[in-house]
Amino acid sequence: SKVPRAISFDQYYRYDEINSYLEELAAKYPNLVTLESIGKSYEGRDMVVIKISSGGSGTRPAILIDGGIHAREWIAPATALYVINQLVENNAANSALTDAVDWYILPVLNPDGYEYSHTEDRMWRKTVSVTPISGCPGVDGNRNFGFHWNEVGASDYPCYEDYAGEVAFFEIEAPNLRDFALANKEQIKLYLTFHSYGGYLLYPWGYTSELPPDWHTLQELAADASLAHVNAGGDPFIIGSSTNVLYAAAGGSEDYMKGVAGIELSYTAELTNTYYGFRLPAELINETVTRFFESVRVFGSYVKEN
Ligand code: ING
Ligand code: ZN
Repeated sequence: SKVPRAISFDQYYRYDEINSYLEELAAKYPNLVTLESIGKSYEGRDMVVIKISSGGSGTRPAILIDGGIHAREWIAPATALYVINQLVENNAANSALTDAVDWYILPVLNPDGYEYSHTEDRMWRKTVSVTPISGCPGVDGNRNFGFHWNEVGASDYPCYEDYAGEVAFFEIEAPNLRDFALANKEQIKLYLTFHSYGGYLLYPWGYTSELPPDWHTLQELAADASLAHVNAGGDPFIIGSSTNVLYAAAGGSEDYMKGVAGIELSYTAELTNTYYGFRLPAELINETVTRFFESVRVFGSYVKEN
């Protein structure tokens, strides 16, 4: 389907609408935008990464952002889409973010689950693949990455929400993202994965309560990003390692990107406070995404200057 009018941030878009928008951008801004499918989902949907680059060589530092690994966290794809919108369609105002940094943004990492959460079950979290237990489809994509896989905070039982999968990288969406990140790991300096909810900026590790040696850098940068969010009218984020401020969970993309891909700055953003939970009303998308864009600006400036 097509997006018949200018995109807006007072509604949640479906997978096809999001891809139509990306295609429209690629056609309209060929000097800034390129699209790449990093593979297909279990049900055969393209996982589309938009590259936003104002030129230069492949050696520019880059930021990798994804959203929607968890189906019901609709504000995550919406926020990724807003970042895309601002970097591309409002580039005149935001050129400082693209003049020395490239952006790779995958707004819908789990497209099958995202669609399922629109058509069948608003509270669906996982993928939709067949598992060894009939009647219990789906793997938790954020428990399926191959770094300390299934050691803690994940389940072996397919009927559970945090099912880790049969083996690491069993779910095609996870190796698709892994392969893309590994292919561009020299360039990617910062990774941001969007989730909801709770208002956290989390950094590694999820698999252990020990902190990475550079945790102070991770903490300080997140504090700056949180301050920008507050200055835009948002709540402060709770900042810390996933295990220490939220809960322990292994097999997440955030841990993998730092632990294996070597992307030192790796964060999970838990967007929005707890009041509405996963069902953030569409009327609140706009203020949510505009405020968080101020945090994204901080991450972008840091990568540019370091
Ligand atoms: N939260 C994340 C989850 O996957 C998380 C939190 C991320 C924990 C990374 C540990 C490591 O459970 C949501 N909302 O999904
Ligand atoms: Zn999530």
